[in-house]
Amino acid sequence: TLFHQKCRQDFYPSSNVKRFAVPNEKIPWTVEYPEYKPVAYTAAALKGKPWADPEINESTFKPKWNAVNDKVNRKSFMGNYVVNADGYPLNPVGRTGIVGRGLLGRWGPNHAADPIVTRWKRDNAGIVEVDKQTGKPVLQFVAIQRRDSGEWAIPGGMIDPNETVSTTLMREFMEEALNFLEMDDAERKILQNSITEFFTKGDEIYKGYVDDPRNTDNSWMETVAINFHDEENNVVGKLTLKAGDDARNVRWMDLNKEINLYANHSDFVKTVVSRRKAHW
Ligand code: RP5
Ligand code: MG
Ligand code: MG
Repeated sequence: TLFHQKCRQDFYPSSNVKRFAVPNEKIPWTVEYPEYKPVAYTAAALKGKPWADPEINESTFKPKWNAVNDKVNRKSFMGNYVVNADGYPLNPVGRTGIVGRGLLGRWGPNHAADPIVTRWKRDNAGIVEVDKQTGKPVLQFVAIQRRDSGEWAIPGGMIDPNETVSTTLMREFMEEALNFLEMDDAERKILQNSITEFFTKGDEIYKGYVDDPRNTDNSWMETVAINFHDEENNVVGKLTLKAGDDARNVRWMDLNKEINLYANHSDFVKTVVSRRKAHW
């Protein structure tokens, strides 16, 4: 069941805006909460950005909610969301203590894609490591450290208008974990040729709402998380990882129950672990 945790933390990310405190039982919109006085916050940096919507009341802005608006997908994986009397879409999970968009560009759902690239942990001789306690092989995934929060995360990113999910998955992985943006054309070609096929065979792990710290009552993250597994460690396993774009660091990270990732990414990697019958 979905629940707001990361998007109810005291302070909104990269700001000194304090969220109105919402107790657990007051999260659902169906529970009356007359004392609720959420704080309004939309980062000034959104204004005029091509990837961001205008303000709701701007006369030129005529979104069709719960629909694909030629290039922008305003449909939610959570079913039809409600639009309130003032014209603002409402977070399908419930209250967050903030109205407005915060740091998010879109009113309503902001669609992302998360590539979970995995391999088995091996020793120098190439033997897969089996955990002594559980007797199960240890899985690793490519984790990046986010520049914004410093937390480790799946190297995901926003789906650009008109982009397919599979394009976003490979693009974000190349940008954040392989520093694609700083490569020259020849290097880019070589890289793309070496991993394009690998990125055609993925397993869907999750599709839906993300408990992202940037969510507000009117804007929220949704994602499609796909697992790409390098069974023999000879595709992505052979490449040198290099952080780029909004990633500060990158590495193969062991998966186990100690892991603590950005938003609710730990839930996503846990699903991969159980599908692959790996150690946790
Ligand atoms: C998360 O934010 C998604 O799961 C995805 O990993 C990420 C996309 O946002 P940016 O990395 O582009 O900030 O909610
Ligand atoms: Mg990115
Ligand atoms: Mg990203």
